Amino acid sequence: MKQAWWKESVVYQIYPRSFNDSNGDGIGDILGIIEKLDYLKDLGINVIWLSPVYESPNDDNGYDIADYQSIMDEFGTMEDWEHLLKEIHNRGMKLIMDLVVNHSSDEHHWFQESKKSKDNPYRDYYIWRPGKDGKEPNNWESTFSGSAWEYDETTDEYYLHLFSRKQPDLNWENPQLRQDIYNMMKWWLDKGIDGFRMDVINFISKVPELPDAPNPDGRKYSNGGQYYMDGPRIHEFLQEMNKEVLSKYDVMTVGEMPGVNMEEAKKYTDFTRNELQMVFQFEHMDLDAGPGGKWDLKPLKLTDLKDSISKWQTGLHGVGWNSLYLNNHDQPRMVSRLGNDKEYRVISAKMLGTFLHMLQGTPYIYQGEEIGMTNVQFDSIDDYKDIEIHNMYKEKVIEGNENHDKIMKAIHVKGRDNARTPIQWDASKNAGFTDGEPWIKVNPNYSSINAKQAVEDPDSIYHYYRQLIQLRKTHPIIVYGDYKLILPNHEEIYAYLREYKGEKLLVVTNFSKKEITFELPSSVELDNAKLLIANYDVSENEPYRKFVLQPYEARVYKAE
Ligand code: TEU
Ligand code: CA
Repeated sequence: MKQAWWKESVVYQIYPRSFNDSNGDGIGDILGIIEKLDYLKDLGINVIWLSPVYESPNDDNGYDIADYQSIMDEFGTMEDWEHLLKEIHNRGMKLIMDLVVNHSSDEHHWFQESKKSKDNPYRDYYIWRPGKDGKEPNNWESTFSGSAWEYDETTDEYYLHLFSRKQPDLNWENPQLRQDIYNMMKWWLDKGIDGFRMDVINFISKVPELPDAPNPDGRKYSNGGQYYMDGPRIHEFLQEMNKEVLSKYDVMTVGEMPGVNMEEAKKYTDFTRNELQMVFQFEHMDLDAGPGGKWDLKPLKLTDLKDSISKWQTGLHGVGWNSLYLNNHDQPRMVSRLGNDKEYRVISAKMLGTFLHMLQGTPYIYQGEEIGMTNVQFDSIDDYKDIEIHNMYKEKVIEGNENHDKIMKAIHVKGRDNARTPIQWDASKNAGFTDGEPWIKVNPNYSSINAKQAVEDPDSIYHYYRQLIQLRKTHPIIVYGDYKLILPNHEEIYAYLREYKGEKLLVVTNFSKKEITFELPSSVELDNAKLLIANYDVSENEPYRKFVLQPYEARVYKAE
């Protein structure tokens, strides 16, 4: 398999608003990030993915961009950003930027022009349609509740917005729009950035007729995903982008792709097709949702997780490349969702880290994951800031007839703000995140869970993550080896083998709080294996073919 720096890297995601505030206005900023670069360097990560820092009215915390080529005032200046890039490179790390080009902000000058008249040169930069029988052009639902269409009086037409009404979808059918985006990308790449994470990039090609979505439940609006996910011209657009922009630079690309399936992911990441290098797929993030969608809570079955992860591990092997993640700024905290944040927070966070970092692909660490930050439970809906949460609450509780407590419970478990509380740097007021009032409340558990404690404690999750990252750098099998699931039907133990150039790795993880005996199937050959890492004390001489796993225990053995 061809080697590449982005296959051997570990990425750390920064959500700037919540990372570190340098000037006391309660909002994380670029200078705040610079203050913490040594902390990240010590962790050992190679690449920083920076969530959007561009000018934005912040309807969706920067994912609604008003100017792709300037920095949001709250975050600093372009000089601050140039300084950040330099300081990252000085430390031997790389920077990838968020590219949000499925939609812009309605405050972008393209949209301001576009809405003026039907013959404005920017009209076709967005997706406008006349109403149908006095209603929206079709029945598509927005990800953030309600119709995906907004009526605009000036020209008596509707524009499409798959997300908030302040995030109008760009019209990729328009070649001029595409050129403008490619030029913008080149402008950033020429500044020396090392790649892009591309927001919902598999949504940019829509079926031109924009047909109604099937609506068997008779709801007012319905999911039109089949008409815009992996749409008719998506591969053409990405190949064009690759040819005109990406191929000219040695950069890393990862496409965020809700709803992407394996067959499409192969096409997106196939080394010979020149589109992207990896995708963020969502299958494993949807396993704890019922038929009602994200807010319909359902316990996760470990065998479902195994089926999904195994499918992606083997499916892309030798064809494309996986990205590995268990949380990000849109998802609940991994340790609260898949581990046990009450009785076994540290142990279970280490287990999940082991499970993920020993897989094939490029691992992504979301800020705060490395210190085991947890979900938060605010009592009042007013303490939440996320547009998705507020729109959903309004639709279901205020305008609908859902029960307040039930919906609050769902927000506590699934809400995106779980990931967006300020990073807990130390035990001082506001967790050391700001000297002012934080834009969103700090998780009250910061006095015990914080980075200062973690750095000082050699047994912390932070130091365990340092080891995991180092192992990937010293053992090519972790990056390049193939993957084989063992004990496929076990509901508590997730165990797998990796193999590369005569070497073998055995990864055994207990996803439960039970003590359970692990036994390697007799068909598996594994001689002279040595312990590589574990989250409990394990004696070197303990047999590895059969042993008792403690709650949330993780062990990795290697045989050469
Ligand atoms: O997210 C795309 C997306 O569809 C989901 O991750 C979505 O936020 C989640 O399922 C809602 O439950 C990307 C960004 O990561 C997200 O922060 C933005 O809000 C969204 O696009 C729009 O730009
Ligand atoms: Ca600030």
